[in-house]
Amino acid sequence: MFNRRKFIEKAAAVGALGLMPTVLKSQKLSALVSPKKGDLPVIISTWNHGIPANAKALEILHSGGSVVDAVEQGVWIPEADPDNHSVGLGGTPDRDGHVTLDASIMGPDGNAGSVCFLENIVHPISVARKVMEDTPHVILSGEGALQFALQNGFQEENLLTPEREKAWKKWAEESNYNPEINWENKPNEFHDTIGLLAVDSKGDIAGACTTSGLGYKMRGRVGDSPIIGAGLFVDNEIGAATATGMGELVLKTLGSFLVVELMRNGRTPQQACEEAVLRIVKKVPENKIRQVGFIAVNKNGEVGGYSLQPGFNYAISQNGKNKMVDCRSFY
Ligand code: SD4
Repeated sequence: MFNRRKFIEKAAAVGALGLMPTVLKSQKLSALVSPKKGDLPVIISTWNHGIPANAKALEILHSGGSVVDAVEQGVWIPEADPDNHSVGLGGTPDRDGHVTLDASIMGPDGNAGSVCFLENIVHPISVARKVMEDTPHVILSGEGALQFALQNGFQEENLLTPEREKAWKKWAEESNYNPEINWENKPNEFHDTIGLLAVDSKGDIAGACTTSGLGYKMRGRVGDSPIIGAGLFVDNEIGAATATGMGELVLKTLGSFLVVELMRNGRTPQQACEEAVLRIVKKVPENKIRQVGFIAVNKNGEVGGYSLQPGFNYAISQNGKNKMVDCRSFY
């Protein structure tokens, strides 16, 4: 059984040595990252909406699409789903009633693109991909991101569904902003950010992360999801990680980059996710009352996930099986 005290002691001991675990002293990095046949491709993604997203991503890989096509089109599914209240169309608005979107994407070549505070576009992930592939920049925000999207043929659409508008008006009667743990996963609220990571059969890695962010956030608030290294990070030599939950905690610890760097230093994806959560526990006082979850994959196709609070789950598609995994948590 998982023993929290032992885990903290172990992590503290590793911390005392810096980030270099003893495993690296005797192992060459190449031995840690060479793909094993049979476990690839692998796709993992956050929350229950990960199952249909993974299925789409897998279909893209099987039909000869690239790993970047796979992660982009996988997350199209929750982005276009009006019943999903935390991604794209039908997302919960900010406290002024505007649905504002954050998304990021990274490919195996190390390239990255993102958009933040983007309104009225159903597929922000595809705008992020355009930023990555067709501009010299990494992040476009707000009006500039919208202008760029429209110039590239994206159509404007009202993302605030009547149902979300009604819920927002009800919320606005009291305007009590206090994000609850896993609130997006309540039956009527529906899930959370989707972060989706894929390793194709050649061992090439990509990731995508897309969200309408925290419901009833301040206008202009940007979370972790579009910040490369916070909500998403991919290093094709090592692996990838993505985050969900209260973005402020992930931003303060640059969580996804941390997970990938820990894997670079010899941790398994599971150990790396646990240590990144532990970093939040140590450094961010609100850790007791907020949720954060990380998932990660390495070039071998090994996966891991860990969260602050119980209730986080992720979808894994590997070796012909698609299943949900209930994540272990610190608390
Ligand atoms: C954010 N991490 O904007 C995202 C959204 C999320 O619980 O996962 N909300 O902070």
